[in-house]
Amino acid sequence: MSKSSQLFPVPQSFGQKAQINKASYEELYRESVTDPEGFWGKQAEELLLWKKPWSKVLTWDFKTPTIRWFEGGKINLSENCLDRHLASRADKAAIIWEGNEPGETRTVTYRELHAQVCKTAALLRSLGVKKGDRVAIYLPMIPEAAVAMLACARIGAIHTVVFAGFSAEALRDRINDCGCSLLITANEGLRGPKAIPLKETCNEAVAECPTIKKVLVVRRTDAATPMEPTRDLWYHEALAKLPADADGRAESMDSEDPLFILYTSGSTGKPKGVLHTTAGYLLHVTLTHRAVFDIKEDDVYMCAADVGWVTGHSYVVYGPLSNGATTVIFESLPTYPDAGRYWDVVDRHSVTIFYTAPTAIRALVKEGDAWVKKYDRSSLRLLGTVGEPINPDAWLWYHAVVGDSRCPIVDTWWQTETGGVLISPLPGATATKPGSATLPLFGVQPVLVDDDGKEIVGNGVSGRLCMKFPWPGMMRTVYGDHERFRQTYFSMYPGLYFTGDGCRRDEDGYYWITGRVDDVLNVAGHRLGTAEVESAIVRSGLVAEAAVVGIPHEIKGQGIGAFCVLRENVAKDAATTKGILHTVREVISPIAAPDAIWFVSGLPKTRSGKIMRRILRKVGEGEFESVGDVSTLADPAVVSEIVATVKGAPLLQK
Ligand code: 7RM
Repeated sequence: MSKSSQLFPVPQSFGQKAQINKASYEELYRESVTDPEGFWGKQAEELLLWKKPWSKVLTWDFKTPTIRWFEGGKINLSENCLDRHLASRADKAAIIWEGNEPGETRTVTYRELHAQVCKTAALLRSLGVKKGDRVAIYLPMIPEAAVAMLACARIGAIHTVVFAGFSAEALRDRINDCGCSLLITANEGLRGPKAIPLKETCNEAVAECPTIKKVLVVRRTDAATPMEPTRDLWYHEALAKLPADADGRAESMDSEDPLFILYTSGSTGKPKGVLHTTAGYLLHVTLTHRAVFDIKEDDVYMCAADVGWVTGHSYVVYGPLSNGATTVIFESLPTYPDAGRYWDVVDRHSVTIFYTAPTAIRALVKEGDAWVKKYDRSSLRLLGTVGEPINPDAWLWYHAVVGDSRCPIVDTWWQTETGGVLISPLPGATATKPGSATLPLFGVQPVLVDDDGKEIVGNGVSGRLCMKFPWPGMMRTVYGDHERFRQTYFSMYPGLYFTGDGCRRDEDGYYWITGRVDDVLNVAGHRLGTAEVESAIVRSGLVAEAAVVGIPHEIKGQGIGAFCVLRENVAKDAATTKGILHTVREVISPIAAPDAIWFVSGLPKTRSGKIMRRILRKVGEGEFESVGDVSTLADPAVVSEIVATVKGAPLLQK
């Protein structure tokens, strides 16, 4: 039997105590697709606190596209995450914060978090932020990040969290795209051995952001901080000055009022502002967090993702807090101060559920089992992964070494666009196979289509993964560009939502995501568009034209290979490579820096001028002999030069 078809049944002890078993999953799933409105109406009633009930569960049309859930309903997300828990969980830890240095921790109870969010909401109001206004959040992984998000949700402001590893330009572009009036940041961030000058980056960005009126600064460190007195305020000082009766009320929001915008890379152009709305998103993350992680009252749940990504939104902050769970916010790195850090955190905080990305697991596999075994992991009962396909070897290591062969693994497939998990095992219901995200969750109706958009039925088939029915957490539009929303997701296969992923459905009906089929890269779980990286490379002034492809990378899963045609009189040397890397880091982020830069004199193009990426991908993967048909190229000779260049040049760094 091949490794990847090995079946891991639900451990008996886990299954007996789980909230959902195989029979109840099958029954609930059937109900959710035969009567979606009945199913979701019931879930919305049971799982959420409403200010006013909805009049219509769902209105949808994938042509226009129009998606509305729970119309007529009134709700506030922060009340669902905080106020409703005060009666029974006021002294329960809402957040356990583990700071950059081991043992630097803080616990925030539901009572304290509620009070802090109310005060911050009042502060935002006093700064003139109103319902519908956009607020940018550029913070490290500190409790204040969750507080800022919840405070926005409380007053109906739309937050856009920007990953604190992004550059000033990237931050500026996001702020300007959605016209934020307020920016919330920290003076500095700490990531492992490095201090990140967040406020300096903000100063640089905001200099070109005409809509920003105020910058609110959390004091994370004692470092000297460049403040602009008319524009900038220290968060702690502003809170202290707030009158005792300041208005921290929860705004009554329509179900479809926007909650947040999160920028994500696509195959073309600039990152898109993915817009999520209030009630449907909240219901989706509440239900999926509860079901996928089998959440129980005394769980200590840890998702290692950053709040700058959608996983941080849905499964560090909103899902866990809506369920009244204890969520660990982890500021540091998996390898700081050493490769045992995750397990040290698990040990000291008695973490029961641990959720991370395959890239982190692969990096730790390399460091050896001793780092894991050094710590007590007996508290763990469930493990999860997200962000990219997990290779069976990494899965098996995670299962055997981290989970002592005792903990089920949930491999959760979803996207920024989907808001929450769509395909995943339920740990008490689904036997798992290493590398497969297994089965659709409630209400999720996946279909595979061929290149012509024809549905491929039956099992043991492969195609492109689409969805034929809406789910509550799906994005509603691209901020400010509804046509781009339609074009990107609904035009390729009319009547279907196209995910951008390729997928196999095996003999048992299990789904195996094979990766992106568009020009989107997944580098260490981070999404990057090839076009975005290419234009950053050209910005260096050294390169006339660039083409970027994904290349195999041991740890990151996918690395970036850049084919560059240099401008006249630019030398093919180390200084040029350095210049290109520097520019990409500045324009996007170090995440986007190529792992290989190949200088070539021309790119393989069709006669109509289209770059044949298929060829570059093959060469980048080291498949020099099977580049395929080159007869349609304007100049087939470029291929041999490209092959020779790649053969002769190793990766820049491992
Ligand atoms: C949550 C997140 C989305 C893309 C998606 C896939 C890939 C995510 C898995 C996965 C295989 C998984 N949002 N992806 N999870 N591939 N198995 N469990 O990652 O918007 O940043 O990325 O990530 O290609 O389309 S995201």
